[in-house]
Amino acid sequence: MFSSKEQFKRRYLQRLEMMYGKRFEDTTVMEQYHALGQLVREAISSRWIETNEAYRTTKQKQVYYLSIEFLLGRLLGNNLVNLGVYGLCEEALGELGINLSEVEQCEIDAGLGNGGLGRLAACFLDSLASLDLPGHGCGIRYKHGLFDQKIVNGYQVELPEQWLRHGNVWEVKRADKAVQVRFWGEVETYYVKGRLSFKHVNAETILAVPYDMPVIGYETNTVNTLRLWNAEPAPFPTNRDALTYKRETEAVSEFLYPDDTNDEGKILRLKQQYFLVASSLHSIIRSYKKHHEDIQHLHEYVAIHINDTHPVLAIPELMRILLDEENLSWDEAWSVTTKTISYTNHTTLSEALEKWPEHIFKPLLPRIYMIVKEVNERFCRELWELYPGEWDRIERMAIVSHGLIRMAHLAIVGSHSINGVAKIHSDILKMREMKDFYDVYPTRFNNKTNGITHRRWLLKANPELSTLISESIGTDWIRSPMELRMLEAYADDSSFHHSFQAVKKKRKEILAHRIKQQTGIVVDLDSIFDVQVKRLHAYKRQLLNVFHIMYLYNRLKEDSDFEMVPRTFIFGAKASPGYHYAKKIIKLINSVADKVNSDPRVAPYMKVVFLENYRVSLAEEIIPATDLSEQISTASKEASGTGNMKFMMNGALTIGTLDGANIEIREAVGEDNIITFGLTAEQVLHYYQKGGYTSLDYYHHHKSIQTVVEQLVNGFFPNVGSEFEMIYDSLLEQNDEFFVLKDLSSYSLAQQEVERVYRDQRSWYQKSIINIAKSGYFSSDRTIKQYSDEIWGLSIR
Ligand code: 26Q
Repeated sequence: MFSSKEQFKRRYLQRLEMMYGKRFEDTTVMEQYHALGQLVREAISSRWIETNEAYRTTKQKQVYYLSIEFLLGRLLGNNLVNLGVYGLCEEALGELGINLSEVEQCEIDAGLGNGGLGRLAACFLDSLASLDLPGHGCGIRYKHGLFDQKIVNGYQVELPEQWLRHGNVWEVKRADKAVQVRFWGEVETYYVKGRLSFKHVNAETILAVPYDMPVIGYETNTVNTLRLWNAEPAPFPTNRDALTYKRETEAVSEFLYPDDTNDEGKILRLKQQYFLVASSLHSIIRSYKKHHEDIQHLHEYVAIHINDTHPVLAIPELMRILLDEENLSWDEAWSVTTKTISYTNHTTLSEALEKWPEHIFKPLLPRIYMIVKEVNERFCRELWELYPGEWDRIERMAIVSHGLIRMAHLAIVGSHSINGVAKIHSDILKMREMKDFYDVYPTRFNNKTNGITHRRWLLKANPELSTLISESIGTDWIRSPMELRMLEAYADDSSFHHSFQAVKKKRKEILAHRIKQQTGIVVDLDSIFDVQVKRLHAYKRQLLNVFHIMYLYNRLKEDSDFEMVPRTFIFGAKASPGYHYAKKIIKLINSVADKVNSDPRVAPYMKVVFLENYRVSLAEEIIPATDLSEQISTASKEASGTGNMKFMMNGALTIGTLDGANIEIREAVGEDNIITFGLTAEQVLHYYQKGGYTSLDYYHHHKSIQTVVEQLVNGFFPNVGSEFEMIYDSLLEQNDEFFVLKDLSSYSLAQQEVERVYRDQRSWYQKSIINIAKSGYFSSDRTIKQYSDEIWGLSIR
């Protein structure tokens, strides 16, 4: 890479001056960033070529991870860390008077995802490359990532995100590998040598142009590829008006859709999905055929994984290629397809399962539609054999029904593996949501508990803690995160406690600085940094957190003797633009913040902070500074959660429900080292099935609950009018679907337990350290090894 600081400095200065035609003293930080990025990309290009050559010549099985989202965040710092040259560059640049961390901050996050699902895809790419596994990402090069959020007068305002504003040093356009994708038109059938054949005619063709980004493994020579497709007009004549055609074409990769499951199917989103799938499969098959003879062996050399149902059209698209272009029989094509494709489900919310109306689907994708119908008919016929006469069951399970195509059903029927993302989630899929399918295909269902890359979320995000860990147990944990368990020996070590406390303090200072700069609020470094950062959703229950804050505020106001351990409540959350309820909660958090932060009575005890535009790079600042991690979803609703793992790895304690991966975190750390509360998933599901919960009872029987609920509508918040009526109604008129009132007392008791532990700093640090020590299991390296061994069948090159 760079053999010495001196060599690096020489090359860097030369590059910088050549690129911009001025003396380096005169360059801007942005220019310094671009020069460094280019140098790094060039420096790894030979490894990139060699990795690809090795994959070709050894013919190892490759996995392609198809995802509509890749939430990468910033890449420069991470790439330097993975190349093992971060320290060298930092020092060398320092000697030139350049601050590397400032340079890093010039980079705009690649925010090509909404939240958990997209970030998971990014963590997986890092683990694949770091484990030397032949795995590649396939996605869309959105011109605009997830919207930028501004808070104006307490309300969320969305602005178009512009990550490509200054160009993207990490991408290489591969114009020679562009692919044509066809929409609309009709299908003609005809016979060739007695075989029924199909031709897609009068289609509108657009061009998919790949932009490749290198995925650099940690201290290894492997450089894998993330291929992002850009939609462009095809350079040949169409009968369309040129301007309209250009505009409509480019629209396909223009925007990432915000996660809005209430939104009725938008045709452009379906176009995006097929665009991703058709271009990715074309390039996968093209590369397979270059080096292999027989398409019937595809699944021995290629695994295709679909990240939720968004890329599920990979199933009918692969069928189309095998049938129409490779001339396989239906049965041959189906066998290859199901053996090639595997599927991860990320939600149990049945209303969130994707369904597309046939009347939208059929005209846009006429040949794919025919194939889906045929898959459905054959599947229903099989069901009829298995369950003769059971019309209800067959109707429930059908892929196409009531004018809707159910994408999850297509995914299950067309793949050989279906996994959930935490034990409880996989169990709920098997026993409830997808029970009918589990009965038919019991061996297809499995669990792969999520993980996060400890390289970004500990090594890179928290260098202070990483150094402390390495000084204590050596550096093996970086390659083998399970080695973090050796920290358990330090759980009672007072000198380690001391150092850990200093690290936390340092990180709290950094965050406090950011808070001051962005909001003007000054926070108490000795207070508990109590953090809930994640997408805003009713089921994630930011409202429960807010009600607890209001409850504490009321107590402080009512009782002049009441004391509490000082807390800084920190929130970060984007709401989908059309999700009105979620937006009300944002306004509520900001109203509570105004009230609390301007009241001298409560000032010694609490501050409330809403940090706008929560995203990967902000998470990297917040998580290392956190004392208490809020993971308080209604049990059964959060498939896994991954923020919970990031906080744990950075030594925060979790207050959480028995939901998603919280349950496995509790198993790992032991019940003394996590604070849990609330209904269990079983109880929640029982209430949904059998009834028996009346939110009004809680309202009537608990004075303090009644007070906070009334404060939504009784003028307690100045100048908000009837702003919070919707929240009020959701609790009392719609019977509190997410059990906020039901769980509030138990949550409040759990928070008292948090205080009790925090007052005994020894005990707090002991628990923190055990959390870090047990976090190795939640590295995405473990997750990816399981996918690789149990689903994809990859071997290390
Ligand atoms: C749907 C329709 C229209 C437009 C967008 C969408 C859409 C987009 C994104 C629906 C869902 C998503 C993302 C879902 C997601 O992030 N799920 C989370 O996945 C994590 C990784 O497995 C889990 O840890 C979380 O529990 C789960 O909520």
